[in-house]
Amino acid sequence: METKTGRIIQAISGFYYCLSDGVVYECRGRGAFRKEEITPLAGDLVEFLPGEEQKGGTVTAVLPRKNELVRPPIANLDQLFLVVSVCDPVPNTLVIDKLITVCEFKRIEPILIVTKIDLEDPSAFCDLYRKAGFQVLSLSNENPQHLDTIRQMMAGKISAFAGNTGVGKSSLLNNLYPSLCLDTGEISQKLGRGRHTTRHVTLYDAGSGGLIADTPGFGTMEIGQYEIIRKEELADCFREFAPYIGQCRFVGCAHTAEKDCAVREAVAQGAISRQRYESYCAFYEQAKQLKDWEIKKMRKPSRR
Ligand SMILES: Nc1nc2c(ncn2[C@@H]2O[C@H](COP(=O)(O)OP(=O)(O)O)[C@@H](O)[C@H]2O)c(=O)[nH]1
Ligand SMILES: [Mg+2]
Ligand SMILES: [Zn+2]
Repeated sequence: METKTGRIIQAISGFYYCLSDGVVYECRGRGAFRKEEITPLAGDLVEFLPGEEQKGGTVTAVLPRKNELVRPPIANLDQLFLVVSVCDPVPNTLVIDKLITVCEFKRIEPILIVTKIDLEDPSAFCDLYRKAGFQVLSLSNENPQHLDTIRQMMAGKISAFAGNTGVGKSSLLNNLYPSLCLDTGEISQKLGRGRHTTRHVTLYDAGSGGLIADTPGFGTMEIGQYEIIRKEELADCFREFAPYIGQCRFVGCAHTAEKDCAVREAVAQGAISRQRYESYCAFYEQAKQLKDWEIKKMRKPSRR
């Protein structure tokens, strides 16, 4: 039997469903994975030996990952559409910035989608994030625009949607993919609390080679709690700081209270928004409290 290359679209109870050339093969992991502490994840690109009639196959190798998240358990996520409503509920920039920071750290491109623009003018909010260097789309789910743009952005990539309850994720996903009945994990989450204990990710066909993740965990902004960023790594997770990093008077400047800090000067001059800078300072304070052993414990070496 010939080895195939495929993408795991679902990993559940020791079964891996591998998509290859439009066909899904049910596989189990190679016996040695357990000893080698390799846990294949949804999103993994793998080599596998297919069994008969697309069943009873074996995953033989997990190819190198671009990134991985613990919660939700997913590998190789390319982009995260961060859905935020301009009102009802109002956006919480600290929560948004936290998620963006994790995305930057994991090399996941965050894209903001601002909903409910039929209820309130979103320009101030959109400008804040556009100025920081992010792509921002705004729409009303009552009369949605940009649906083709969003679909095109998903071509050939693995994408997920995140956002708090009530912001309009389900409405948007139904507008985008009426036949998929996606709910970014809310259904799986309910199941997770009830009959099943395993919370798993499923990747669906988003057209043009794109995959969309139905992800328990993103709805509640859970990932911020599981991804640890050291204080020294934080400034690199604020992309609008980049032109100023290295121009401060002190080497290893924390950009919080130092003299002749290029980042602080940029804030004073309005080149960096105060709101984003305040998020940085808040996360820096949190990161300062972390002990080294805590970081090591949270950051297990990549299992591949
Ligand atoms: N006016 C308005 N209401 C919206 C919009 N998007 C969603 N809603 C409403 O907001 C509520 C929550 O939407 P839903 O899609 O369930 O949000 P989810 O919790 O993120 O999945 C529902 O009553 C929707 O009809 C929008 O763009 N404009
Ligand atoms: Mg929903
Ligand atoms: Zn500085």
